Amino acid sequence: MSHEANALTTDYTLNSNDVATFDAIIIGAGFSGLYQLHTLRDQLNLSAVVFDVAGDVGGTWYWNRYPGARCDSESYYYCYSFSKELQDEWRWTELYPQHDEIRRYLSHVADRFDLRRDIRLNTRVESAIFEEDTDTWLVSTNEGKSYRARFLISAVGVLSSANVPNIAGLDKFAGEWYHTGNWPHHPVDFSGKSVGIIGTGSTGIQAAPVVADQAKHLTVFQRTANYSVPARNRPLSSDDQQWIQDNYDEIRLKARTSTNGHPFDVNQESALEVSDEARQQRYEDAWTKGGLRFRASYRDLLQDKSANDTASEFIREKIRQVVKDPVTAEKLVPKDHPFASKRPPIDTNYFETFNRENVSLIDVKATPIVEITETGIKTTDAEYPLDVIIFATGFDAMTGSLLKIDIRGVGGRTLKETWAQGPRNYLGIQVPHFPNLFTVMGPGSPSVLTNNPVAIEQHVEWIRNCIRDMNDRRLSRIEPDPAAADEWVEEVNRAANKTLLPMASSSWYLGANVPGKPRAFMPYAGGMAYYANLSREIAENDYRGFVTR
Ligand code: NA7
Repeated sequence: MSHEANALTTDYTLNSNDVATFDAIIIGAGFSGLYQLHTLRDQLNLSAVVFDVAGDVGGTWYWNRYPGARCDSESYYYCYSFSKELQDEWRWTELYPQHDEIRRYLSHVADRFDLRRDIRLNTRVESAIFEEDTDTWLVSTNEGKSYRARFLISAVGVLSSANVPNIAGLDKFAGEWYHTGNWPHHPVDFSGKSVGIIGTGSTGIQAAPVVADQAKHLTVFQRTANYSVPARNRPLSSDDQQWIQDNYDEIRLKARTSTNGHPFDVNQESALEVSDEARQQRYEDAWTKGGLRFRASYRDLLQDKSANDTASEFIREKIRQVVKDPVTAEKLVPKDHPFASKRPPIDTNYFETFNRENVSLIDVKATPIVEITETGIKTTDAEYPLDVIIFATGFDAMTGSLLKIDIRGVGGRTLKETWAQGPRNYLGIQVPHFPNLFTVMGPGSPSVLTNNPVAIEQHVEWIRNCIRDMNDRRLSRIEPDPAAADEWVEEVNRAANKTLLPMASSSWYLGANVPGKPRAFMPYAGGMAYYANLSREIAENDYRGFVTR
């Protein structure tokens, strides 16, 4: 920390009487916001409030309740590790938790730590303006109220701003339509209906088999064929529960010290240094076991294109074996990007779904969607009558929700303008000229490349420690040195370029899925454990690269 000046900050007073004042304002009541509130209020004894536009806690999981919605990380480590008591008392019922079970868990956390009394639901933060005379943020909500705080913490989530593509005619569609990331709370009945799903990312791949089970007919509109590995979801037995409890310390340690927050052992061999038979057998075993750990089959799957080709080709062959109609199978076989260069989905009977009589696949790269009519979707080739359209078209990821808020830093500059060419920040956690603003899971941090709770806990605890250190040192202001931020952006690009991730040119990691969004590789691919150590070392070295006063 370079000390430009020392100021007494903990007992500052405010002139205005009608602005409620807190030490910290947190935006978002999901995994990040709930834990951040607990750390600041219950560990540092600060005053903090959480705002969330949703009607309950849950963050991303409040909104994502589409058919088939479940987490792709395994339940027993897609959860907090900070409280042993919480860990001991909670039992997950399935290997991959369904959306409602995750909501129940977060609701339990909110109750257990008595968080609700400091959470304002149904409240949208509309603007946040940094005022230099007091080094505080003035935050305004849709209720027309203003609040002031020294610290502003964005816990808005990385996949929380639904992306509905701008397809002509949607306003004329007479049927029902939904975006998966904004799913209604009432049950949606597909029985007897013709349903169309646009999108074959993780979401479309989860939803399609469930919708096909109920609908009269399902048409999947696919722009990019995707790799997917079977999840092999199952209920957790009492033996599983025992194993989890007996091994929790090791599971947590492994998750924290791994590349992406999953407690997997990555096979340290190269895919290219083993025999064809051994490689085939390893992929078969991983396929049978299922889940994202398929990626851990060899150490170089994400670094070396030739190594990756072996895994990509294995999955392509699996698709051809599963899907009976060879024409449909070939459409489903991904050819334009390496396996896992886009976020790899895992599924339950996705490819099998295309063997059903009531399911058809339309390749909208070959025959693009032209418009939505009153009665369905029209491509360059045909018109498909539909009662329901499901947009599984993803998110304005990583920056979308943050940039919807009018955030103004020093000199009135907006975050939107500041990031017009792509996000620039330091460690993904602070932006130059936006003092005392912290972004949990911000672009430039490992975030979406990880099992999220691991990345969230690391960020939340780093922010807590930083605020504690500032209070101890009686500092009022922290922000990155612009040079440190520039260097970090270079490091983010360097780390990405050491992997195959940039090869998926339409990936949301690059912002490529949202028209007009600047192309910049957003998550930090240098590895969770490396990033956590670096962040700790920077803090211990007087917050190297940050400027304080
Ligand atoms: P994704 O992964 O962004 O997938 C969105 C899908 O929607 C993808 O197949 C897109 O095709 C497709 N898409 C987007 N816009 C259109 C239009 N206009 N026309 C046709 N198809 C379109 O979002 P998900 O919700 O599936 O997953 C997001 C993350 O949530 C996931 O990675 C996990 O981390 C959890 P494209 O590939 O761009 O050609």
